[in-house]
Amino acid sequence: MSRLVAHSEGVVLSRAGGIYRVHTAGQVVEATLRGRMKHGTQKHVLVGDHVTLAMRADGGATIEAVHERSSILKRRSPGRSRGVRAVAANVDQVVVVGSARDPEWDPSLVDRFTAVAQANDLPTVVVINKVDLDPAAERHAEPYRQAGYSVLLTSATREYGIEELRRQLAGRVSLFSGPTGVGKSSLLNALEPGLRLRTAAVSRRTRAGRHTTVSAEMHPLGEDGFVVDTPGLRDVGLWGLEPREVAAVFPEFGEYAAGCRFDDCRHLEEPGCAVADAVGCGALAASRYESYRLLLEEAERAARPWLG
Ligand SMILES: Nc1nc2c(ncn2[C@@H]2O[C@H](COP(=O)(O)OP(=O)(O)O)[C@@H](O)[C@H]2O)c(=O)[nH]1
Ligand SMILES: [Mg+2]
Ligand SMILES: [Zn+2]
Repeated sequence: MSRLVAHSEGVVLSRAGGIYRVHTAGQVVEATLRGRMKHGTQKHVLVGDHVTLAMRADGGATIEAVHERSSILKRRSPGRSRGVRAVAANVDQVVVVGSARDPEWDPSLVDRFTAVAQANDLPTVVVINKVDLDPAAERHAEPYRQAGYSVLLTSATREYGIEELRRQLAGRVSLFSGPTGVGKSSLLNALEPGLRLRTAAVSRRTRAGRHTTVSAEMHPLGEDGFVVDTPGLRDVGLWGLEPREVAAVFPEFGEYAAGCRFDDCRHLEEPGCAVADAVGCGALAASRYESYRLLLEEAERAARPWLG
C-alpha cells in the first residue's frame, strides 16, 4: 500500500464492478471502497454521492466516507421482483425528455416519467425534443405548464433551445429520463460536445439485450452542474406507490380534487367528482387524466396481486 498523501472531497460519477469514477478538484480519479466500508451500512455507494477520498502517492484513491444525501431517486427493480433500486443520489431535478416525432410524442409514457419524479419529490422539467420534425410541437406543452413544470422546446440536431436548457441545468444535478430514442444523449452532446455520448446505434443494441442492466452515469456539465444519463430508467414503474397516492403525482389535479364530493374520491365514476368535471369541460388535459387512470389501475393491481 502506497503512502497516503491527502484527503479530498468528490462526487461519484459512475461505478463498474468495484471501481468508482470520482470527480474531484476538476479531475476524475478511479477509487475503490475502503475495506471496512464494504461491510458496513454504507456499502451502497451511489452515483451522485458526495464522498471523502483518501488519495495515495501512487495516484490511487479509496472512498473513506459517504456524506448525507439530500435525495435518492428510486425505481422498481427490473423483472418480477417488487424490490426498489436506488438509481442516483443528490439529484436536484428530473428532466423528462420526449420527442415530437420519431418516436411520436407519447403522453402516457411521458407522464410515467413525470410521475416518478413527482413521487420522488423532485422538481420536473419537460423537454419536447426534435421540434425540427414537427412545426406544431408546441401543442404538447400546455398540460405540463398547467402541472407547474417548466417546458422547453429543443432540437438537438439544429441546436435549437440548447442555451435555454443549459440555463435550466446550471449549478444543479439533473437526471435525464424519458423513452429510448427521443434524443437524451444527443441533447447532452449538444450541451457539452466533449461528452461524446453514444446515440441511436447503441440504443438499438440495448433494446435487443433487454435484461442487461445499464447503470446510471453522471457527467460534469459546465462549471458546477452535473447530468445523469440513465439508459436503465426505461423500465420505470410505480414501485409501491399506494393507489390513494397516485392523484398527488398529478399536481394540477390538486385544486380541483379539493372540490370533490367524497374525501376519498378516486376521480373515476364517483358522483360530484370535480376532477372528472374539470376534464369534461377542458380545464384539465384529457391526456393527463388518461395517464392518471392507467397509473391508478396499475397501482391497484400491484396493491392486490391476487387479483392478477
Ligand atoms: N431530427 C432530429 N433527430 C434527433 C434529434 N435529437 C436526436 N435525434 C436523433 O434521434 C436518434 C436517437 O437519439 P439518442 O440521443 O440516442 O436518443 P436517447 O435514446 O434518448 O439517448 C439519433 O439518431 C439522433 O440523431 C433532434 O432534435 N432532431
Ligand atoms: Mg441515450
Ligand atoms: Zn374526484
